[in-house]
Amino acid sequence: MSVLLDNQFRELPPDKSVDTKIFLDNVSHIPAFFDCLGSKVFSIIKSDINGNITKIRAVYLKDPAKYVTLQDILEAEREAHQAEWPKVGATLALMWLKRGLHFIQILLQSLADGERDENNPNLIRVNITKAYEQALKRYHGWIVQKIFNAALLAAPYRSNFLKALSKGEEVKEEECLANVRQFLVNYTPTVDAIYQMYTNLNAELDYTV
Ligand code: EIS
Repeated sequence: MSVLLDNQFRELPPDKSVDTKIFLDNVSHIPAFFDCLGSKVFSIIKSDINGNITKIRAVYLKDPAKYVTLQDILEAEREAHQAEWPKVGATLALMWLKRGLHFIQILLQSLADGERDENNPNLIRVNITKAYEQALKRYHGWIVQKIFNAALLAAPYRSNFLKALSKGEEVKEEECLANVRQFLVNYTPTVDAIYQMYTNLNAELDYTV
């Protein structure tokens, strides 16, 4: 069984609200995935994502009945922080987390679509670069872009990456990609819904780090 399919996201309800507890349970499995990628550069990314999740969970646990959906959290923080919002609290943490989730979405979709560098078929640099340019690059100044370049060089081979997605088991490439496609069925709409929520609430910021 694929590590992705073990953590299948739920189908969204018709109003496209994202249940906070289920979302936190789902994303909490992502950081551990970085451990099987080897290089130290991934620990920077792992701790950033971990920090986001910890921050959102801390807010949720203060009052689970009040923060049933992610939108409940954003609206409560908007009320509580006024002018400081949205660059504050779980609103800020989720703003960044969703960009990492978007990166993963584009990377997996690109692999599922069979996009590859014909001259280097066992590299995934074209897929990673595409995801980076679409999801993250515009928010990064040159120092963080250099970290990206280091991560790109340290990126696993395609075969090892697919193996890591399959919990280290040797599965056929087609079987693994079928799992990826299945995972994306609910994952993509969830990421889209979070982006839509940031647009609707006018909570998106475009500063660079
Ligand atoms: C935010 O970080 C914090 O997250 C947020 C708050 O402190 C806020 C203040 O402005 O800053 O500086 C961080 C930024 N986070 C901003 C950068 C960290 C290093 C990023 C290096 C970029 C590398 C890109 C990816 C390379 C990937 C290679 C993949 C090989 C397979 C299945 C792979 C999944 C990879 C997923 C990558 C996600 C990257 C997410 C980076 C997010 C980012 O840019 S707060 O903290 O509010 O919680 O306190």
